[in-house]
Amino acid sequence: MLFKQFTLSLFDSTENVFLKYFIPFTMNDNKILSSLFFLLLLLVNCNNTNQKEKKYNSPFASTALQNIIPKPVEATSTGFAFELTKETNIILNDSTPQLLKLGQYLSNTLKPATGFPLNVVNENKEQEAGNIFLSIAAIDSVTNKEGYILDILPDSVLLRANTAAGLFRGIQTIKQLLPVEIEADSLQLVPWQIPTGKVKDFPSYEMRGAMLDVARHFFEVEDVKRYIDLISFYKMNVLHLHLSDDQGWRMEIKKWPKLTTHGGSTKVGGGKGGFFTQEQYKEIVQYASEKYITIIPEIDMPGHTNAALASYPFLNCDINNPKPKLYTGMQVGFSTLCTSNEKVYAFIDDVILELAAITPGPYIHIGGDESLATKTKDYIKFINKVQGIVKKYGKHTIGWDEIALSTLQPNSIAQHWDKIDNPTLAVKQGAKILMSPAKKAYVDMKYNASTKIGLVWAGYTDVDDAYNWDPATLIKGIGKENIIGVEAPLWTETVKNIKEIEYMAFPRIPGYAEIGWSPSAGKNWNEYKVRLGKHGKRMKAMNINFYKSSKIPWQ
Ligand code: TNX
Repeated sequence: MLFKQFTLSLFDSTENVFLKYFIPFTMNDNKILSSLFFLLLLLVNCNNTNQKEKKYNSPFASTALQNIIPKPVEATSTGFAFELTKETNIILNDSTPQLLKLGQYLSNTLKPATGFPLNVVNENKEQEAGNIFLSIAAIDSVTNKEGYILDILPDSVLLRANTAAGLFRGIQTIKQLLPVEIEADSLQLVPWQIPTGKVKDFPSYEMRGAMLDVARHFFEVEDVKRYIDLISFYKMNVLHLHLSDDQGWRMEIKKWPKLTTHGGSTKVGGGKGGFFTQEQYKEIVQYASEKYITIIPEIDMPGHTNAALASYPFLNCDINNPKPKLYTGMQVGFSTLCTSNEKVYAFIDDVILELAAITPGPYIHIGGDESLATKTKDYIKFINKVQGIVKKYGKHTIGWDEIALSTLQPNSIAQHWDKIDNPTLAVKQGAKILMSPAKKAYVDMKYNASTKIGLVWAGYTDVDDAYNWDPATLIKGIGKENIIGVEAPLWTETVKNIKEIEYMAFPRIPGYAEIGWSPSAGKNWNEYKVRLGKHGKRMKAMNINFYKSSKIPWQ
């Protein structure tokens, strides 16, 4: 028992959270600890717990901790294995509902393939070997709210985080360290070994996200949930939903029902569209929150509004087109809300009121891109007024980078996609930038000339182009301190179903996740492509319809 305590202490001599929460005995004297190092070695060699020491016997043994995507801040292998068995329990350091939920989530995630009961228990007394410990408590050496520390010892796994979100991110790491068979939804007969070592990890950027355009083509709740599952596995924390555009309005607004009954009735190319009821939207928000993902809803305005104009013609003041028809083409820049009409602002107030009420996250995205049919002075006035409405409902504004032409409210965020002047203007106003440069981060761009779906206006974006850029050096004068994060938008003019979503997003998404999470200093395409190549089997096991780029040495 004593030896075991020392073993555990050695893995974290600066903190004693494990000891504090799981073991009655505590010991702070580092000198004594280090003098006990040889005893530890002895212990490792003649282990007398009920779990036998195992050499990690997977072909990737010594490198498994080096293969995680996104790459952790620090990961050190120690060459042995912890083995999950039917005896393994998941032990919590307290009984807060969120920790219980995470324990249950881990258990449920590992159950189908292992067939083990993986009971979730909350006990402070000494435990037998072979268990996984989860703890939410302040960690001194990792202050980031999504950070975590994972210690994998031959006889136990200890995952600690400052917050529930951090613990969730760490659980994704545990999953990646298990054999790929863990992704199966039926019983697999393999040794469930996790390589021993230590991971200390936290994200570089606060926001790491993906955007899904549900306006050009509509995607059902199940598809959105699937996308949430996939991006959350790579520690992303934001899903931005592009909910309205010329071709469709996809969000139920109770006060203005025709927006969806009429404005949501079709899609690019014609045919049946669709929309989310507020109940369905809430279901998405709830599902996302369980994966510690914030939903950012976007209502694009004053341009990209044909579906709204067709539903309520008073929103329009184009005398040449007083009653706009539904639009199923792909061109942009022809529609605008009537910025001089006060009734338009009352309408927007209603929309933001209803949307803010069912959006727990702090942001409302107001679009603001490509308003080519709006005069610049009207555009500026419009964006200023709409930021005020967003603020009135307790939210912060995000808009495409053109919103920098207006006077940005404190906390407004400009999402960079095209010209560099706009983000530069935004930074001059003290705003933060969300980086989505079309030439690098648009996952609707084709990989190359033979890609069947996708667009090309920003250039081909193969997996290396998608990975090989650094948000903090992309635009002169805009450094890491000005950047809130990275987002990969998927516009869906040409994307019709979840399999096509997966094909465009993967394997680029893991790369964007890494750009957002991992320190840029360690980034290197030649190293990453090998890691991604090893990860192919896992994406296959996850049933992801990914593009098998010839630039990756798939294993
Ligand atoms: C530009 S990016 C758009 C979208 C299109 C996309 C296609 C941006 C803010 N606007 O309306 O769907 O290009 O790649």
